[in-house]
Amino acid sequence: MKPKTSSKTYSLKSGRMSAGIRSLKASDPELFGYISDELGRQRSTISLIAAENIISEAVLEATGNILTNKSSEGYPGRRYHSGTLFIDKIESLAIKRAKALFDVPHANVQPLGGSVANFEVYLALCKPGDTIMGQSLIDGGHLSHGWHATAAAQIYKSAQYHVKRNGYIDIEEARRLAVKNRPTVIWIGSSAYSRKLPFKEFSSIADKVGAYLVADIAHVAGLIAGGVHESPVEYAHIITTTTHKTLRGVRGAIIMATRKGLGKDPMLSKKIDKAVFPGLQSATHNDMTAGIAATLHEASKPEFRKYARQVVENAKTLSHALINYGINIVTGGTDNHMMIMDLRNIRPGMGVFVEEALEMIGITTNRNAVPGDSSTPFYPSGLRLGTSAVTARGMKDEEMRHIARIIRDTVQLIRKYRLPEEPKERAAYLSEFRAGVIKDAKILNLRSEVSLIADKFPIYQDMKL
Ligand code: DSN
Repeated sequence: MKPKTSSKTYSLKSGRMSAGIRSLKASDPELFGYISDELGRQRSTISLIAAENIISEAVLEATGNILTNKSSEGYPGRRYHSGTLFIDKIESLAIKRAKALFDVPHANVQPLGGSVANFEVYLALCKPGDTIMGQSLIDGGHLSHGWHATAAAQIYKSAQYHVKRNGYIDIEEARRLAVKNRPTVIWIGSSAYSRKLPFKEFSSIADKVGAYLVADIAHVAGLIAGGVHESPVEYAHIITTTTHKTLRGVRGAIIMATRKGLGKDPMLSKKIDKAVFPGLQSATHNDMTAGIAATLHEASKPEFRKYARQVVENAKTLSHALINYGINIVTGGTDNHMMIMDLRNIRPGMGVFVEEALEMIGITTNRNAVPGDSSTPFYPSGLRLGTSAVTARGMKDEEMRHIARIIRDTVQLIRKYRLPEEPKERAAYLSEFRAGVIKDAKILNLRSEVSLIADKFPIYQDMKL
């Protein structure tokens, strides 16, 4: 097949209803209705969820198509099913683009998600009973980095490092824990951390104890690709990432071996590939692979660098505006796309009230623990915000300041609510809270303001569902 190139790089403006969706409308109106409703929700609300983005029409087209018909276990050129000529080309293209974008000698684009990719790293590097070390979930780390409730923590011993009172990663604690526990794998990378990741410092810790340093760049991959966040490629042995956060692509994941990694262990690429297939997965999800290829193509364009710069600028503007309204932000600001509001100055456990009130007015966010939180992970005292999706819609400083004012007004409206001490009373109290707040005329006014902003930045404008 002759490759075609297109001048169109990123568009949210000209979506259309695909043949597949037209058939679905006729054959399964109930399911079609839910998809249609979800499009309506995405159009009319504003996502400040740091893990979300709005993908282009091109990436949408690369995903969710006839590629899903094909079975293809194994790797390009070494498959366990016939008929994979084009699937091999697609996977090889995705691999080539990942290697070029992140400057690594090896990439595996088959992992079905970020947590799966990270588990595959353990399979590649650890024996049961080995020690793994990562940033604690309540300090902004990710579940898959050794949190006690996960499968990995049942199989491996887990040591967790934390952030200091000022919200920055406690590098000295990580060093002490590494020397004491001699982990096989050390993670650097977070889900709720707004500052530059200390790749260099963690590389010296890992090298000192002979551990593999794995950088999980799921949140900041797009910022690295766009040149506004330092790359861990010099420091880590392995890099994992999802492809749907700041990278602005389809949901999927990639595991990469760096030159440093291959220097430590020349078998690293093989170990990774064997851990993915046949270790944990079998047949590939080929439409997802095509979506990853399309995502990486867009992320290599000069326009993507502008996007990444604007994501960070928007996050800085939003956090400064919130701070000026008296809202505390963990670490006092941000270097990346996200920030964590610390609501303890109102009272602990406020995250759920603010999250729910903002959802009522059409802004989606997620409640989050803050460093030293005395409340529980389900009812934490903070709220995580991110600017990847609003930036993809074209919003800039003016909208960030407007959104900050709307958040301030919403927080003011619900300050009187208090999470009951008694866990059994919480569900009923929250029901009363919802019933009370939804009727407040000020909430309705804020909802209208949010709708006006969302309407000004339309998505998939001509898509008719
Ligand atoms: N890693 C989780 C998050 O940051 O929200 C899920 O993608």
